[in-house]
Amino acid sequence: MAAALLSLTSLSAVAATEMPPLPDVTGDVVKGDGNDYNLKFNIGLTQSSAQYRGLEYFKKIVEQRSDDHIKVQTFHSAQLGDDLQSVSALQAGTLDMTAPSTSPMVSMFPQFAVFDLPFLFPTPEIADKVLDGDIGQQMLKDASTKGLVAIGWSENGYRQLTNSEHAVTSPADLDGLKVRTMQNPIHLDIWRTLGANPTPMSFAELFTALEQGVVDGQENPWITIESSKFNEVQPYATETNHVYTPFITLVSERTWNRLPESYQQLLRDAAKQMGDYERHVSRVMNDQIKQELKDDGMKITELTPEQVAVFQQDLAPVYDDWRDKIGGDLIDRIRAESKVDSK
Ligand code: KDG
Repeated sequence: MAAALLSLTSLSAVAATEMPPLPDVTGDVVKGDGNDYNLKFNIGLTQSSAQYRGLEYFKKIVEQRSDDHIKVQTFHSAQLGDDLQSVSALQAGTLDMTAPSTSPMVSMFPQFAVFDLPFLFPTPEIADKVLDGDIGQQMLKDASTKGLVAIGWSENGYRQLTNSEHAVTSPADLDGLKVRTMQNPIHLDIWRTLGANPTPMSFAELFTALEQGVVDGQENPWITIESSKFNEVQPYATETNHVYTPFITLVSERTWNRLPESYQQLLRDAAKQMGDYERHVSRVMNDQIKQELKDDGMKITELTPEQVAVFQQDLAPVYDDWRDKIGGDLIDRIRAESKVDSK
């Protein structure tokens, strides 16, 4: 028990100390309508996540620039519900803000499925260009409906496979492996196509399902693997970088309509700054945490470019399956960004 406690505190202590410091708040105090507002902001990841660090910065900006007329109450680890429960709570007006992954929301916003296509974003910089560019900004406008107001993007990140059974260096090693996926049809298609046995499940249930062997494996970014302590129940990992997942920052339309325009703009500015900072934290921490997981005994397989190419080839049919449903034009526009960058 003492050893387990020691490893727990040392893990989170290490992660916490290495987190880039919260930047200072820039920009003047924003004049409101004299009323005070309390915003509840809930996320699914833990306090040790880059996402929660971003949330702390959002809180600092909004409270300081509203001269404390807006208070932001932050909740983590799905305290007020998982991604889909939080989105429903925003629509019902019982929660003010959340930042889910786009993947579980594909049934509500089909165009988000483009983010679930494998190997679509060769670099995080290209993901930034797409999300901060016309495509991403139009998606925020399109997602500002159904009781929601979408005001920004941040980073969940590149996903890595972990499992409890054996090292995975090729799709053949996935034969029959029970892999948990997000509640998303493309992720199910990806792992089925690779020969695994995928199961959709809420993130909030994942650790217990891994611990009890309900599933053999899962896939998430290194920082989530560590901050959610999956490495304690998953000895093997493979650096697949198979999908880049963004988070989308959402406000309840009911909350939004109560705010004066000056405070609406303040939330938009703060969401942009939170997203930029959170991406920075996620990228600074990524390699460091992979090393910490190795040091802690995780057996991490780094695939050669040839081995990655085998996964890419085997997953080409996923593009054929989903091109028409997602829209070939959107996929081609995003791919074009990669080409522009590679010139
Ligand atoms: O709220 C947490 C989820 O947004 C996020 O972690 C989703 O990557 C995810 C997963 O695997 O469910």
